Parts: sequence; C-alpha cells; structure tokens
Amino acid sequence: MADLVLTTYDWVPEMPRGYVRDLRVRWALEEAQLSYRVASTPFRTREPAHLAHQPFGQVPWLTDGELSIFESGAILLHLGAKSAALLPSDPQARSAAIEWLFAALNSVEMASLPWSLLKFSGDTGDTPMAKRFDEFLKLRLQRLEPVLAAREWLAQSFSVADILMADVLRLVDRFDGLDGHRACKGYVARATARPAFKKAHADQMAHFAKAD
Ligand SMILES: N[C@@H](CCC(=O)N[C@@H](CS)C(=O)NCC(=O)O)C(=O)O
Repeated sequence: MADLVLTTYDWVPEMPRGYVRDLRVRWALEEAQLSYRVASTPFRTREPAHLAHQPFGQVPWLTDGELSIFESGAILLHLGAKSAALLPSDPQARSAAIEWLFAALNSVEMASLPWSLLKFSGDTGDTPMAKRFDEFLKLRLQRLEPVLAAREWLAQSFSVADILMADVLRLVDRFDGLDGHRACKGYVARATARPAFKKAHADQMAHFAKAD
C-alpha cells in the first residue's frame, strides 16, 4: 500500500467538482509520478477524526507514513522536497518557486477567493462590495500579466508554484475574470494542457461521480 494517502470529501455537489483543492495535490503527485492512494472523509459531517487532521474541517490533507499535513501549500512544499519535478534544486530557482507559491496563495488567491465566492452565490457585481472585490482582483491580475507574458513558468522550470497559481487563476477564468488578461489566460491554458493536470482532473471528477 502506498505511504502517501490523500484525503478528500466522499462527495461534493456538482458546482465545485473539478475545483476541489485535492486537485492541487493530485496534480503534484502525478507530475512527480509518486504512488499514492485517495481516501474519503464525509462531506456532510465533520467528525473529530477529520478535525484532528484538518482543524478547519476542510480538505485536502495528506498523510506520509506517520506525518499528517493540511493546507494545500504546505502539502505541495512537502512533496516538492521529494521531487525536482516539483521544486528545482538550484537555489535561485527553488527560492523563486517558493516565493511564487506564497504569492499564489497570499497575494492572488486572497483577492480571487472573495470575488469567486460572490460569483458562486450569483451576485451580479452591482453592489459596492462586489465592485471593490472586482477592482482588488483586477489590480492583482494587471500586475501578474507582464510577469506571465515574459516567461513560460514562474520559476526556471514548471514547479509547485505553477500548480497553485494556475489552479487559483483557473477558478477566476471559470467566471470569465481573466478576459482582457491574455497572458494569464495563456498561462492557465498551458498549465492545464499538461497530462498530469488532465489525469488529476479526470480522477477527481470520477471520485465524486462514484458517490452520486
Ligand atoms: N487553505 C486551505 C483551503 C482548503 C479549502 O478551502 N477546502 C475546501 C474545498 S476546496 C473545503 O474543504 N471547503 C469546505 C469547508 O470550508 O467547510 C487549503 O489550501 O488547503
């Protein structure tokens, strides 16, 4: 049995399928060709055993033997230490990958998440709060655009930073938020064309469909 066990919900509604964050971990595992298995935790309840692994009652978490890790960024850094396909060994490229991993989560996702929650809830964007979130996200995308126009991947080669950044931007794209940002759109297309993403995405869809 594989030492690496990725846990996600046993089922989720149609809407978030294909976007649940276990996909980031599946994607990394596939890129690095590490063997793993997937376990499920109930979506409708939060048992103490779930909270013991993920204190916020969320997914994903990963166990690696005795070690249990939550937060997709922390999990990807852990996997990065196992494979140069995820985290380059050259110090400069490695440092770039780590800073961009945090930028994806802490500078871009922190702006995109409230924006996409409004979109999920069907908000038409007319309220002052929705306009504020829209401006906030657009500013981040505007700054990211020249960066992504100038390079293929965020660090020297494809890395965990790209898994996170592309996954964050993918959700924005779902609600047409990347329109007018050609480089961001092209980057998402490039990243999601990778066989490891396609496999991770198909596997997540199949996992949730199994429980319907
Ligand atoms: N910062 C966490 C966020 C995890 C997260 O938001 N997970 C979602 C699924 S994509 C979840 O479990 N949502 C249900 C909940 O918040 O109760 C990470 O990156 O791992």
